[in-house]
Amino acid sequence: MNRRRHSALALAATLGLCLTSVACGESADDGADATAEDERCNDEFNGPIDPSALIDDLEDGNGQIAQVGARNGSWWISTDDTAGLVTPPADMAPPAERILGKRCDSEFGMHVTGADFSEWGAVFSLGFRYTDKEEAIDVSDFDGVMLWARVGESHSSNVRIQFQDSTSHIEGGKCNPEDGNPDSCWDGWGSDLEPLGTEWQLYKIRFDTLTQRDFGLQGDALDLENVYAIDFSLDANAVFDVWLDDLWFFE
Ligand SMILES: [Ca+2]
Ligand SMILES: [Ca+2]
Repeated sequence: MNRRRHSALALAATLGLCLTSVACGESADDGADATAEDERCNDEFNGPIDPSALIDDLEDGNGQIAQVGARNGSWWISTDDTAGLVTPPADMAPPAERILGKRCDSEFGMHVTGADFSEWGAVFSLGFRYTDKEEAIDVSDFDGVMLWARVGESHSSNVRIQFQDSTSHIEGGKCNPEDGNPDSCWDGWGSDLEPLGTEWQLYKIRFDTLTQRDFGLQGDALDLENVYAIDFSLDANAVFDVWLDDLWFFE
């Protein structure tokens, strides 16, 4: 699963990312703030009503996503294999990390830090299904994905969320596994997470607004019936310190 990724082109514009600009920290220190926090921490913002929409809440602390329906995959970190450092280490399922002070009712999230990769950077991925190889799932019942994220103060990278489908994923059988060709793999459908900040924010990403970066095989639209993975792409020559939490599909 050491998937080689290519990110030679500048990151795409921020089309398609709707941001609900609410923060959910642990800083409430008076009654008014506490009331505001209660509102931000309500069920609507922190998890799906439909249990089949849960992708992962990380609360079991391990690197496997929530086992829902056909979904049995795991989190994974890949890098360009240059001399950078990443924590947790690449090429294994990373454990979740305890959130000091919690985020609403959430006690665990995914936390990746690193720096100094010099070719294309690193990618933090969530594979939906695995048998003896990576498999696709059908997400056509849903309109998109919601998640919480924040970054650390030293963070200097873009974070592109992208979806790998039958066009861009090597197991789709259409794209060229070799980098640098007009039909190369891994040109997933995505958008930058923006704006990023050190407070937790809720991001709502609609499938019908995502674009490819135009370095590999191009499709007409994200193939909703064959989606393999969600990637969070991190830039080369940058410092990254990213938290992710509570990912779910929405209709
Ligand atoms: Ca959590
Ligand atoms: Ca888990």
